[in-house]
Amino acid sequence: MKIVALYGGKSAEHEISILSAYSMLQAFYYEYYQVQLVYITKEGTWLKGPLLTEAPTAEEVLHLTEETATKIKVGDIVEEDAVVFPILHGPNGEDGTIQGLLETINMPYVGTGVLSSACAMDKIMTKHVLQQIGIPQVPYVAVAKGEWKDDQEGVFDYCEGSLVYPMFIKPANMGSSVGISKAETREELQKAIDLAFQYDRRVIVEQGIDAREIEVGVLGNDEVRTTVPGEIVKDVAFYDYESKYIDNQVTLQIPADIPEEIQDKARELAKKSYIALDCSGLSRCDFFLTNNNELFLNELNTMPGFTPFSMYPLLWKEMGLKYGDLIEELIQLALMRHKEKQ
Ligand code: ADP
Ligand code: MG
Ligand code: MG
Ligand code: K
Repeated sequence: MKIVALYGGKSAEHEISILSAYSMLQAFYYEYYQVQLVYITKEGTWLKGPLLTEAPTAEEVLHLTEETATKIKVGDIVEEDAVVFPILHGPNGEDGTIQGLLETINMPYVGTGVLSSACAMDKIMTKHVLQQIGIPQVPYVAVAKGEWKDDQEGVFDYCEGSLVYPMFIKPANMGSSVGISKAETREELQKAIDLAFQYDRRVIVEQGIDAREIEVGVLGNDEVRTTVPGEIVKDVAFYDYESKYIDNQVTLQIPADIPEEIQDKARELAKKSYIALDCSGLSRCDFFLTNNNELFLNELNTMPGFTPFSMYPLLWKEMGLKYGDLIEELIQLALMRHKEKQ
């Protein structure tokens, strides 16, 4: 059987995708699979690379160019007896677009489907859906580009009427803290909204809270399992792109040092949210935990960071499922879902 490792992509999270892909390539069970590399460049060109029969020894193998690999059309990845592993983060990868394409060409693929990918990628949609089933979330205001262009004063009044400073301003569709800022004043709010609109046509303004960050791993299709929560222990003002991926200024505490009933509560909320968004395969469910032990769901990430040092695989390791077996289970879940749909 063949695995099509699809990585890179047009999103701001291109480099993280390559890191995750390289780690995964070390862990596939090559006695059962051959791995076909398909790299999506930052410009969106699809390049077909070598077929691997063993783990590559250097990351360079992944950096394909039009000189070293064949340019293909998206439909060219259709193959008998193959499963696609989209190792793509952010827009154009984690947002339902690739998933829709793979549905259309009838290829099994790892990870959650079209609707759940699109919903979880969109912070406003996620909030709307989860509000409906009573999942606790921080208060927020959604702003569309047209509203912002027409009436900035109106947007300020609305935000300041519903929320208090500090506020967190985010593009609706993004990840890895790209385009996110914290505002303490109206002036900062204006700058932050302008910045967020560079990434998307909808922006969410959230109530900023002082809280710990707790994450739960979720795995499964119809039978959903959760991990004990882990904590992102920070020593920066907020968990941004630099600290997450570059400076290593965070430590992962697994399991999180929190009361057992809060652990159970987080797992229950994670599972409920996963089901409500129609997730399958996997997701990492992220929470805020306040000083008085109040939990708020922040977001679900349907293709979380996947190096052996990332939270999601480490949470499963804590549950007794090691990195290679986790990947194997994801492949099996993909095949199962595909078969059920036929
Ligand atoms: P991303 O999808 O980019 O990870 P998040 O919504 O998780 O976006 O925001 C990134 C980080 O910003 C969070 O991990 C947290 O540190 C901080 N943050 C986001 N929203 C809030 C908030 N409402 N209050 C306090 N901190 C926040
Ligand atoms: Mg995210
Ligand atoms: Mg996040
Ligand atoms: K998300």
